Amino acid sequence: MTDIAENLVHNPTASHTRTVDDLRQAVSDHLRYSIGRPAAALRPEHYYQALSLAVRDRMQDNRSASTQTSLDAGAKVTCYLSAEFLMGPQLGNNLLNLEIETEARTALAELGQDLDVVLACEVEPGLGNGGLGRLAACYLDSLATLERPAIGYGIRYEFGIFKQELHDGWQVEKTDNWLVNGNPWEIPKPDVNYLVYWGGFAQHYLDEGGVDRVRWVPGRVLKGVAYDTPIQGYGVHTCNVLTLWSARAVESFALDAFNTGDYYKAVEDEVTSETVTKVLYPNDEPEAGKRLRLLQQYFFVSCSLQHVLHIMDDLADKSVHHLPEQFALQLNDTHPSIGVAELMRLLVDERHLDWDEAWTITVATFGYTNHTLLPEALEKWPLEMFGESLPRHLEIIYEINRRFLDEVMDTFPGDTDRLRRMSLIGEDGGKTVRMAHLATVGSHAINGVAALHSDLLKSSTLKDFYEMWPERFSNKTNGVTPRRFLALSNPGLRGLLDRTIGEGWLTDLDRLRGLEAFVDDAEFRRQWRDVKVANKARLAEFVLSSTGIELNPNSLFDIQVKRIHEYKRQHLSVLHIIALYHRLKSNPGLVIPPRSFIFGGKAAPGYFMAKRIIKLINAVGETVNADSEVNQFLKVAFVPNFSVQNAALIYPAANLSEQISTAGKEASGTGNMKFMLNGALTIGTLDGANVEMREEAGAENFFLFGLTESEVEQVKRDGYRPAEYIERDAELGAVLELIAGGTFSHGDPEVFRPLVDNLRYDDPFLVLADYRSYVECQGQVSDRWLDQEAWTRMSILNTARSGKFSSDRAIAEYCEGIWGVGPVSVRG
Ligand code: 26Q
Repeated sequence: MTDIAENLVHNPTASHTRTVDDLRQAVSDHLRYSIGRPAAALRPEHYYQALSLAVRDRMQDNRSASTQTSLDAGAKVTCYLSAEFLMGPQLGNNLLNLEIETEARTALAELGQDLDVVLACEVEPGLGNGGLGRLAACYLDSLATLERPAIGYGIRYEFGIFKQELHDGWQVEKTDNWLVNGNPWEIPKPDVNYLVYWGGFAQHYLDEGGVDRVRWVPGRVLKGVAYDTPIQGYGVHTCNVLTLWSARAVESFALDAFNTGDYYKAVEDEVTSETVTKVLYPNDEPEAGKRLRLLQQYFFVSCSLQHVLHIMDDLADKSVHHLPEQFALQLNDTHPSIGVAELMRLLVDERHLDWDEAWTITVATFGYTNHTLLPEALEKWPLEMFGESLPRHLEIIYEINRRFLDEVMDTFPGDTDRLRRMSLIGEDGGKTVRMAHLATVGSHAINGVAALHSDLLKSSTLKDFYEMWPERFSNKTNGVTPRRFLALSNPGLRGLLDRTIGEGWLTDLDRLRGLEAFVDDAEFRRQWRDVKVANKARLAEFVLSSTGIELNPNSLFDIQVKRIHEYKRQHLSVLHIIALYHRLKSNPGLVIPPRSFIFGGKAAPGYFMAKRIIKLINAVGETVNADSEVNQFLKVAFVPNFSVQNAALIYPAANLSEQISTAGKEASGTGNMKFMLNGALTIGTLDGANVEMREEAGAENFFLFGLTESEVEQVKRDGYRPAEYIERDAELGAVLELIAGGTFSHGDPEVFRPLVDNLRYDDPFLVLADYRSYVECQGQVSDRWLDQEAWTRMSILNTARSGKFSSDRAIAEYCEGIWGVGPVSVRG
């Protein structure tokens, strides 16, 4: 066979399926056969569906080739277990990764459609809360791009994260019915389904050979059905898969009800079974420990592990004894950590392996990534509820714990306090199952998500475990995908980069270093500024249309977008805005560099203080924006419903990125990296990955303020007394008085009283301790902004030195250091 002929056989996605003609034909075919509307009735959303299906077809060809190639090679596969995947809009990203953006644009134009209008029809799947879910999505992109075989396993929530509206400045939650118009990216696989048990009891018995066995007699049974979404790597033929499980009622169990004539009970069961994957739980809810949440976690983990073992059974030369050679299972935080007990149950109860071998396999297969140090955020399940829901798993956890504590006793004889601290069962307050301990004991590798975070894990949260198994601990600093967060979101900068340093940066982000050679080139700096200003104009247009607030693209765009949480300290930024307002009002004639403060982010629906912070931002905005004495210098806008979709407009438009969490509280942050990549300068504390970003950028290119983590701890040990900061700082006192006195609430002192009282009397996040340092640092920001050439230099250097924060680097580290998963090149 000639090379070309062979290519056509082996590569169904060869160039002929990527041409404009071919794509146009495929779209037309889908319009006719899949959409099925008369030509006159076709609207842009139909073109969105048809183009998406055509693109998915092309990815499926790569998917088949990828599966076959990795099976043939006997390659090891990473399974990324995550309760959240915040994928964002798919069409634009898939066109980019297939490298057919211009072909698609032309094909649609020939059909009389504008690609941008068609792209805007997509409703994004908001199947995550924030950082952790988006990290999972970035990691899938990098795994495919680095040609590593991988499966993402998660939950197909029927309703994703709520949609945020603002009514009178207050957050109002609306359900996110993302599936109303269908989802062209997923392929339902009703034949890929598994039973999941729940409740009931564990029955111990002797089998025919007189061996002790356990069978689980469930209280109820449901079924999980797979929905597969292809994950295309950039510029390669590798196409991995995201498998999301959807809950169904089990027909044969419903039959019981039919037999007794209770038709309605059967239908009712269908209703309750399907509620399991109905809705994503928001984080930061004060009332955690919900039974349905545990069921969600167990449900998707059980389906995923059964699927993995099923694949093992299909491998000709490998049995379940070889699991760790074939699969790496990564726990994205503790949410899937019930998997440790579930794998033991599947191996011991169902596959009849002896305990020791099953445990060796389990530990060799699992890895655990921790994403938080906040003790209140570590998952614990009330023991009683856990035992009622998963009776056999509780027995297994007791047995894991018994053997584990024996090992602790051998290693640290006589240290009973250590036993109490390390136990999988918490005894302080009511008894609980400690999921972080289960994940740690059940994994051969445990990692934090930034250098500081990993150090703190070792010295505080997981200290005892580190002392026991130091070799299991490592750091894997987070990263973000430059495909979505630079190439796709910032076409202006993408073009400038391509022309300046070539296109290699897309898969080798360290090449951005090549920009350093151009910082002294005045013409290049002018082009850099032009790109930024155009991005700011694009965002200003969006802010105007979504809020009615007009922003000046020449003002400094100072942006904080992330979940609203006290530890992230959006209210610290608000205090700064009010200080500037106060200065302008008390010094008529004062001139300051114009700034636009832009906020975005959701508060958990039950998080009282966070919702009040949103109201405060909007209230200050209302006062400032309407005041002609200040609004030429200050504007405040809150972008409603921050999402992956509108993030594409936000990061590229930032001059200043706010990363101002209390040191020691933000595990890593990833928004900080997206801003840096797009040339924003950071004002930040020494928290999370900020530390490493500053190291990379150079201290002179980073606006640092605030207490360090150890200083924070010291202040707390000494007793934090906010009143002392107020006494020493007249401006701070005045700022708090403005809020308390009702300046931003039409004279009503009540609205913000809880917030002000919190800051004045018992704020665990030390806002007032960092206030003066922050405001002074913001003064330096303003001074630097006045020197636009110096600012532009710093901006270029930030982008140039952001290479470390690519998810490609992070995933390469996971593959080499934890998973032992190598590249498999899929032939074109
Ligand atoms: C837990 C129990 C019940 C309901 C919800 C939850 C829940 C859900 C999501 C708890 C936490 C989350 C998400 C946490 C998260 O996003 N953490 C962030 O992870 C990022 C990626 O590593 C880091 O960059 C951030 O610092 C960290 O806050």
